Amino acid sequence: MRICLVYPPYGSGRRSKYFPFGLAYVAASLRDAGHDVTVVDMEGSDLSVDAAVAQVSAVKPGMIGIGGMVTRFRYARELGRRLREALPDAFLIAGNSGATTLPGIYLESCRLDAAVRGEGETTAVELARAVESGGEWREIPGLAYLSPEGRTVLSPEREHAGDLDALPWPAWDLFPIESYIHSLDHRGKPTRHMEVVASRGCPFECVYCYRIYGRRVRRRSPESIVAEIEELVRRYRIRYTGFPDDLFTSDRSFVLEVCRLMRERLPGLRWSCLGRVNTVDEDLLSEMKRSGCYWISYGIESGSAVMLETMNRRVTPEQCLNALRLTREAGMHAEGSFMIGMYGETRETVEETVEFCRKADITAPMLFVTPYPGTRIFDRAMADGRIGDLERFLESMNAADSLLVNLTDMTDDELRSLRKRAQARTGLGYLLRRPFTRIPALILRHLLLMGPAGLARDLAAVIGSATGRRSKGLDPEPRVR
Ligand code: B12
Ligand code: SF4
Repeated sequence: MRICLVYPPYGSGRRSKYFPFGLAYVAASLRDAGHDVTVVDMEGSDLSVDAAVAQVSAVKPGMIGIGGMVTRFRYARELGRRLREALPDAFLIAGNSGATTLPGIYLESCRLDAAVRGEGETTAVELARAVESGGEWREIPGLAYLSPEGRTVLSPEREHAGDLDALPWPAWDLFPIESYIHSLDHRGKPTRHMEVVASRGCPFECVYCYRIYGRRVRRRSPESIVAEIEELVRRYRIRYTGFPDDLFTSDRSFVLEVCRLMRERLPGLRWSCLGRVNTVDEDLLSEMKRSGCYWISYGIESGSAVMLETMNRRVTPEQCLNALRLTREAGMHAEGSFMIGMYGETRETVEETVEFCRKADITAPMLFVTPYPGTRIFDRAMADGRIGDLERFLESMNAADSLLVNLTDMTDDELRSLRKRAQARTGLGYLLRRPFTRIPALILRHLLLMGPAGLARDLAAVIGSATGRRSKGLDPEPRVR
């Protein structure tokens, strides 16, 4: 069957430049199952909705799948409606975090036949087989659909994929891959970059986090991971890779084996990963460094012990400081992410975060806490009426650089100005602690990453924040891609 997968953007003119692994895994599985798969990538190819609908229509697909996380809802909805009109006979589905956590809204708003909940590879393949043969599909696990009365019906739960090595590698070739591979490394130098998903799942339960992959951590074998990176080097000449996994560093022997294979088979290749602060130590970090790791981003989130407790992070500010220090001492760049506006946040707790950044000598985007669907704070914010109209809330989703829902006891204006000043103070403090190296590096990086207009915008934001005037904050996604 001809199947067309569509990747919606998350805002006009805004690009995450991050390869959509979920859709690429689903595409690869469908292709392996014998289907003729096309991808229309609105973000990677910079397509308008009109252009995307025209491209999908030209394929004349029997099935269409819309991807993208919940932050892309606006475009998913527009696409779904337009595709339903243009291709009324095509079977229309959507997957990823929105379709998983709020299937009813997706089914109705995007005019879907079915929403795919959770991991999509096997569900999409089974569904395509049933649709192609005209068979019954409603009992396939991992789906949601509307009953004739308009009620959302869930089919049985889909089990998580047991053996990740058995999944085909992402179908990079179906995407405009060059637009994802061209990137800048952390120092602003142009490079060729593509990441690899090494594991799925996380046993922790941070209250702001949505975990599509369940509590059990499933890892690919180090051999399969390194073989995939070798293939990326061979096919696309990448020089830089990384692991977006939630808990890459949590299993010591696994990380050490990946490092050993990287050293032996991919000398000179640099890589980065996300880390959890209580899972690293000196020896592990030094092995990571030896095998080419030069950048680790930790989810720190707050410098306040009370806030970390509220978030159920199960780490302390001291552990965070220690991980950042050890990472730097091992010769790598350490970065952290922070959020402001959790239930119980006050001026004092924000001040503790600013102080933490000073002690850690770190600057990082401070995003607003946003209750994403599927998280505990989403349930709580729904229950206490802070979210209101759900569809409007989804429409307004962004990269958490503007305040969507205020979970604190402060007024919106207070919270916004608190965040603006905290961001400006940590940013300026960081630059001024080593002005002669850090300011030129920042200017160069922004120039390369966003061009002169982007540089001017961000400089204005920094100056605006420092002087108390308007500020849109720094780029919400400063991870260099
Ligand atoms: C890398 C990453 C990013 C990258 C970009 C991701 C992208 N392509 O846009 C960056 C750093 C830019 C980013 C930004 C943000 N991210 Co992010 N990110 C991730 C991360 C770590 C990995 C995503 C990934 O590649 N997973 C691997 C693939 C294989 O899994 P998957 O995408 O879920 O796909 C599977 C299923 O969803 C399904 N599926 C997916 N698409 C489709 C399509 C069809 C048709 C079908 C049938 C099935 C299907 O099948 C796939 C295979 O099983 C996840 C955490 C995680 N572990 O997933 C968070 C995560 C997705 N991000 C999240 C958030 C909140 C954000 C931000 C809003 C953060 C912020 N505060 O600014 C921004 C949003 C910006 C934006 N562009 O929209 C949340 C989403 C929460 C939610 N309820 O949606 C997550 C889950 C983190 C978390 N644990 O809370 N992110
Ligand atoms: S924030 Fe990280 S550690 Fe916490 S539940 Fe999510 S993936 Fe796990």
